Amino acid sequence: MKNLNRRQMLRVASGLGGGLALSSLLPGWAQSATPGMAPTLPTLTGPNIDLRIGHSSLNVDGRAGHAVTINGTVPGPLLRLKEGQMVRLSVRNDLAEDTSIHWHGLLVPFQMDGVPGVTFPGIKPGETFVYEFPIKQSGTYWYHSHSGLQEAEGHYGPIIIDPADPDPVAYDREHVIVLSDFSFMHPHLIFKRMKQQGGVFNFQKQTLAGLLAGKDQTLKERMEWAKMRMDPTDISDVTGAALKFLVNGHGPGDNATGPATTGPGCSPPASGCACASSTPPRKWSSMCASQV
Ligand SMILES: [Cu+2]
Repeated sequence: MKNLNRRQMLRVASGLGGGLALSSLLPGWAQSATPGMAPTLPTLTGPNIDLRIGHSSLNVDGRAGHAVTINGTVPGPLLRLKEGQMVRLSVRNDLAEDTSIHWHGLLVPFQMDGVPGVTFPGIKPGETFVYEFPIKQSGTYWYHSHSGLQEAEGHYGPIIIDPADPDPVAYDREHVIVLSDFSFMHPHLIFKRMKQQGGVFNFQKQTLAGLLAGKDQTLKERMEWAKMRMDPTDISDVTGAALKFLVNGHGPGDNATGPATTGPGCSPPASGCACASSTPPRKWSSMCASQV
């Protein structure tokens, strides 16, 4: 390739579809797992679906972290299937460790359930496992790794199965929204910290000084919690102190936008529901507030 200066390079990249084209020049481990401000999730459909499990860099709120991804994105692609079809899902493992996919909630033959050590041996590095099963149901599901702590690193995605008969539920528009979390701390380190001290991500704990000052709980109540070896503020083991909470892979600071281009409320936005074409695009949180 002849020498291109940066400006020419950017022009070529924008001609080919902007950041996507540019990032496709990068090796897999260096590509971003953030699908930009795309209006919807990457979607795969049909009887044959290819999935690759690999390493990617995930950008959340302007900070880069490491992710284990399906086809390079967090969440993985939306699998859009149809009740009554057969599906063949070829899953290639580009990691240096075993992986797997469990199809959460799907009625599949046990050999296709994707739980290593229980229903199949797992997918070794460099290998491809072909899952094949009939789709016997419809609805909203998800899929995720059942190996190590890969799910916490981004290895999950949504499944929508359209019913064979006309959809019994009427709607004007559809949004597929995956709520998840992500940590810049490796999940193995999170796990280790919690084994060392159960409440390590738990703050605003009660103190001896607080007790002596007559604040917070009484001594009797404290003794009861102490018997359980728990803090009253221990709502969950890993908290926002270690996690970013994501909407379709975007953090709270990413100004994620969603599609709302069709349907009666959109043109003009008579019902207070924003269109994706509105300028600037609005946050999900401010869209269709009266309808969601
Ligand atoms: Cu599951």
